[in-house]
Amino acid sequence: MTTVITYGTFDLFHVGHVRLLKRLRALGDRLIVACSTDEFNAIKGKKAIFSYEDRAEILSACTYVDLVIPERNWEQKPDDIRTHKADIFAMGDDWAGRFDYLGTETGCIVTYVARTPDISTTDIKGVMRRIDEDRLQSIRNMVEGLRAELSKY
Ligand code: C2G
Repeated sequence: MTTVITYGTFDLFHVGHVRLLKRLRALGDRLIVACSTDEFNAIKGKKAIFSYEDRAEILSACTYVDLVIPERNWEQKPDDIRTHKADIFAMGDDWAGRFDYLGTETGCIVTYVARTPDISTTDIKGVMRRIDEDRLQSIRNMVEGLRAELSKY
C-alpha cells in the first residue's frame, strides 16, 4: 500500500486541482490531502472564499482523495508523514525544491508534478471582480441615461 500525501488551500476547486490530485493518486494506492485551515491561510497571507469545512468537504468528494486532514502550520509535515506512514510527499512544481528536506527527515520520497498552466484561484477571483466592475459600470450608465431623460422635464 503506497500512500501519497499533499498539502494546499484548494480554494474555488478547479481543474488544476483535479489534475494535480489525479496525478498524485496515480503515484500510489492512497492519497491524503492536508487542507489548509482558515487560520493557517491567514498565516500564509491567503484569504480563501470557501471556508475550511467547505473546502475539506469538496476535497473529500473528489474521487482521487482518500482522506482529508487539516493543515494547521508549516511544521506538521514530518509528523503527518510518520503518523499516516506516507511513502511519497508530492506537490505541484510551483513548490519544486521547497520541501526536499522532508525526504532526509522522514525517508519519504519527495516529488513535484507539473502544475496546470493558465488556471488559478487568483485568476478566478480576478474574473469575478471584473464581472462585478462591468456590472457596476452598466448600472452607472443606466442611471446616467435615466438622469439625462429626467433632466428634460
Ligand atoms: N496547483 C496545480 N495547478 C494549478 C493550481 C494549483 O497543480 N493550476 C497545485 C499547486 O501546485 C499545489 C496544489 O494545487 O500543489 C494546491 O494549490 P493551492 O491551493 O494554491 O495551495 P498552496 O497555497 O500552494 O498551499 O504547505 C503547502 C501549502 O499549504 C500549499
